[in-house]
Amino acid sequence: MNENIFKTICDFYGWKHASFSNIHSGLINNTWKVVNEDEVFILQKINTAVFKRPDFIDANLKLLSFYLKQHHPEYLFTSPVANNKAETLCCIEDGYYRSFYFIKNSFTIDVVQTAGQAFEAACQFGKFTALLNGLDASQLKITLPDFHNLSLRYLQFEDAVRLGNPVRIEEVKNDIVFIRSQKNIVEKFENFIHHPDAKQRVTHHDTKISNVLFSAENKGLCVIDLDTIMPGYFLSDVGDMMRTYICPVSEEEADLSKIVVRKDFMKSIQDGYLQGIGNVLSSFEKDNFFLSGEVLIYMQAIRFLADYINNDVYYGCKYPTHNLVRARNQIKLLREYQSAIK
Ligand code: GN1
Ligand code: MG
Repeated sequence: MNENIFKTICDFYGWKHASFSNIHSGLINNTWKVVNEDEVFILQKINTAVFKRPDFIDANLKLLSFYLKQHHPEYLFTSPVANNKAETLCCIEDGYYRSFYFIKNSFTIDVVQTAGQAFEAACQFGKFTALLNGLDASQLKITLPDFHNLSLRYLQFEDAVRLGNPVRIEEVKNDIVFIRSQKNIVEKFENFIHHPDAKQRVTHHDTKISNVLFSAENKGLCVIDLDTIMPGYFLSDVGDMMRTYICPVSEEEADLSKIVVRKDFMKSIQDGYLQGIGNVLSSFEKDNFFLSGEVLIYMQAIRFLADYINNDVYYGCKYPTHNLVRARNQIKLLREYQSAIK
């Protein structure tokens, strides 16, 4: 971050002795930890190539914060800090920033090591949706249109195969055949969302483990990274937990032999989520609990593969085949998951 930007931000927030350190987690936004005297903050620059309407994010956080203060004041909701103009979103020359209080004595983890952690996190995501069940989800602004619309993601993938980098298309032809062979997952998704007992609720849409704050006693405290909160199906939240908790290695792993499914972790996600969400889900939704993982793993495989074909325009890459490695990782995970739920 250049000196001028740094100074503007410090002026906005009244930080007189701030030191910044970059936090390299997440693929989309830039994040820093800021220590100003005895206060600690998280500062984020919103990636406006992805989030075209940062004001929508801000409006959603205000709505949720207001509702939770009224109805569940005990819930730890990490709303953005107001700047010296009483705004929770700072628009400065190079983009949009916002800041949050760092919650003392809390920590995040990057990899799910125990089934207990999977349970705690799933319980927090279920609880979050349950606490907001009284809020009409359609009041939320759509910060990312069609974010978890699998049918659209599939069409975008076919567009990539038509219009993308021909050398890469040739290189991944077997992966393309595999993705196409699984198209029935798109149909299952469509059947699910059109069922009268499948409901849209306030859903987080990015339930990876680093988006849960834990206490020193290893208990879940609350969920964070709230930009993708939108109306959605439980499939999104449970599916992304299946995708990111059940395998001992992350989507970055290139050694496919390490991609295995920990069935006890799947059960912990189910137990934790159902405990957290209480009696909110319909029996149809509960019956389709494990469809979630299939939809989300498949969607992520599609997104990584399409991005590779499109020369990494969305996710970027740290080495030339990065998104191909990620896509093949997710393809392997999908196969493993499918045998686990058979
Ligand atoms: C992105 O930036 P991050 O890591 O929170 C992406 C998710 C993907 C994830 C894969 C807005 O999330 O949908 O699952 O990468 N978020 C967006 O690592 O596209
Ligand atoms: Mg995120």
